[in-house]
Amino acid sequence: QHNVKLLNMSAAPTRRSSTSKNDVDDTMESIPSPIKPTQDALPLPLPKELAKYKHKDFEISTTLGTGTFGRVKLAQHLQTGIFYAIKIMIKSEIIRLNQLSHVQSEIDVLMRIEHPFIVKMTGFYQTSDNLCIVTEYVEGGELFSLLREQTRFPIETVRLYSSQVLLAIEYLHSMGLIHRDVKPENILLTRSGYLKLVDFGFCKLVEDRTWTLCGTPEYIAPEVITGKGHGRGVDYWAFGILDFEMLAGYPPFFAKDPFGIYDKILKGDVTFPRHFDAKIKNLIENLLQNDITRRFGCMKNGVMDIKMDTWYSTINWDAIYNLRIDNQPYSPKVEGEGDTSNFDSYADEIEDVTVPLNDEDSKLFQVFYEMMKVGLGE
Ligand code: ISQ
Repeated sequence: QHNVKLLNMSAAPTRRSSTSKNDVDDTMESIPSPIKPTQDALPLPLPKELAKYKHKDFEISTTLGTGTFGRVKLAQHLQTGIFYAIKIMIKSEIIRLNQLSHVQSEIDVLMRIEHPFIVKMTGFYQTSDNLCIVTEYVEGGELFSLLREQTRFPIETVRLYSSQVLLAIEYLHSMGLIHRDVKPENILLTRSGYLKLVDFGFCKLVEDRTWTLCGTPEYIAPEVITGKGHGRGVDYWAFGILDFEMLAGYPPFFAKDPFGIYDKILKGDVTFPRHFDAKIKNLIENLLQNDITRRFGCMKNGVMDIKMDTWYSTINWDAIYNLRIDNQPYSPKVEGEGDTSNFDSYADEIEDVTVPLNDEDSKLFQVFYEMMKVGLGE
């Protein structure tokens, strides 16, 4: 009894932060000319018109989430009264943590994607200290919070939620992009109970394979840990972890520190709770397949091996895509525009430390003015 309790406590982790190490393949920071387009410049069309925002266009309020180099805050656009979520990143932290290329690729990606299950960016702007990404405000809170609150989801809920995440992953892959950080913390619920994937800080154009160790320990694929390079398969691995965690209430590989977790991932033994049905067990085993040549999603039929799996036989993919789910498993309580009650509250902290940038570092951010011109069609 005691053991089981301990096990479950360590098994359902608190909100997990993402890491990025050895960014040897992301070398924007060493590019001398500030206006050079990103090395990952996406060969994709620009389907969206962006808005031209200034910091003073918004009244900024509650913190909705925190990240490595800044926070996401609720903001009301003063002219229109519309609420947005603004990711306010600290320029000096971006430089200190060598994350300029990741931020650039996040914006580059968000400028080019549009999908019902992916958060929509409406624009971005900068001040002398901050770089800010403006997205639609998704009011229902993190899937992570809902999952911890409900402990685990019923099987039909998991089927519906996972199908939406799968469509988002399929779309990104069709654009040649891998997300690399799929997890419940990065999935939000809309007012009407649909899901939206957020946080494209690690999203990457797939050339062939990339080697950066990034993501979140519990969700990292074995080929990333062993440094053998990784492609879209990492998202299908994470998708398998997500399915397991939504059904079990805790991730399949857990330990008190990342090394313990990596060790278990590499061993690859998954213990399924007894309540898992045979079909989902089978699908998860095919997703949490160490050998990427045999992992579902990575073989010659691609994502179809997953979409056509018997576990999804009752899913009408077209209806999901077109937001025609008649009885949502959960509808967040949202009281009016700008309600933040579905998000955890963050202690109103000491203000973030910003260090003034030197001229050279300042120039590195000119690239975002150039990107904005592209977004405005100038
Ligand atoms: C709310 N709406 C949109 C995006 C978000 C990103 C992080 C936290 C909360 C959010």
